[in-house]
Amino acid sequence: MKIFDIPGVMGQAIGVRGGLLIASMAGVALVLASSSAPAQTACAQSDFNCDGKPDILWRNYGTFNAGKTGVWFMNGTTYLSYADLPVETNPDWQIVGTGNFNTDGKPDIIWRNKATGANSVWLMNGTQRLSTATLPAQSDPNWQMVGVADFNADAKSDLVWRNKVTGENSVWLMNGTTRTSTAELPTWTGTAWQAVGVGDFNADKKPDLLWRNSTTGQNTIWYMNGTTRTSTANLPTQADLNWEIGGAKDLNNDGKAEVLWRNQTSGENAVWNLNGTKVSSTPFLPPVNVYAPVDRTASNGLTSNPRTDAENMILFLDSQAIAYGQN
Ligand SMILES: [Ca+2]
Ligand SMILES: [Ca+2]
Ligand SMILES: [Ca+2]
Ligand SMILES: [Ca+2]
Repeated sequence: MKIFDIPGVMGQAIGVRGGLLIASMAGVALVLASSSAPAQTACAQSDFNCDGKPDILWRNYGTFNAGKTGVWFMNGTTYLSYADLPVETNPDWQIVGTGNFNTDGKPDIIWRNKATGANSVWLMNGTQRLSTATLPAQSDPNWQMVGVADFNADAKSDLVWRNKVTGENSVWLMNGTTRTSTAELPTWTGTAWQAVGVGDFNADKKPDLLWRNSTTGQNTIWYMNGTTRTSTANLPTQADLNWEIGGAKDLNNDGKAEVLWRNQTSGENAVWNLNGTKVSSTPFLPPVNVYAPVDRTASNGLTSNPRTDAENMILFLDSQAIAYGQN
């Protein structure tokens, strides 16, 4: 495995250690296309500072700084800065993703309470929470809300669900916080398959579904036309199950989603840039290490990095799959 380092945030060095990576680029930093500002009239789905660049949400489901929630402002795969979001200390409330649930064009944050089945949305103005709105409940905890995207091209965010027992999948088509209808997706039985992200992988402006098999490490895309599955394609297998998919997001604004990875053991975070279903490069994001609740310097061998605000956060927010895996 090739080893290379790039400057990280807070003076950290970021090394390729984990064996995620089907890496092919000698340099890790991406050359970002700067001329293609997003066409949205408002901010993109996860662009919290509305600079045209998608950002990454975090939530700490651990016990140290419990409930801390925040956002990484990004320039492609380069970390720029961090901002806190309001704290929600109840770990049963899990973030599913971001979308636009009112008419201001700014990303809002969707939550599901895995204990009660309640669902809600934080209506946001950037990192400021304006209000909280209730979404319809789904009291069956076997139904996992797995993603947020606009599946019927009405510019309103919809919600993707998977039943982890029956393998049923569906989409709630939404008008803001009102559910207008439910569309069935194909069923995929087998509890090992987790829906881990929603993003447009083929640049047809239609959201697709990303799956990871939590036993075999296989990864698969369902290409969708609205709520109709048109085809499927396999991505490379990542057999190291320490690597979990944190979501799908078009970080570099080329119209195609990248795959966000987090290694729950090492704290490393990385991105698969895809060329079709091939991994073209694997830039690393700053690591976010998992520290022991009391004595973080004693945990899991990752003691050398200085603490940053974000380092106590352990999970990507862009997919609930990791959170489910924790529970
Ligand atoms: Ca941004
Ligand atoms: Ca919609
Ligand atoms: Ca697509
Ligand atoms: Ca992209």
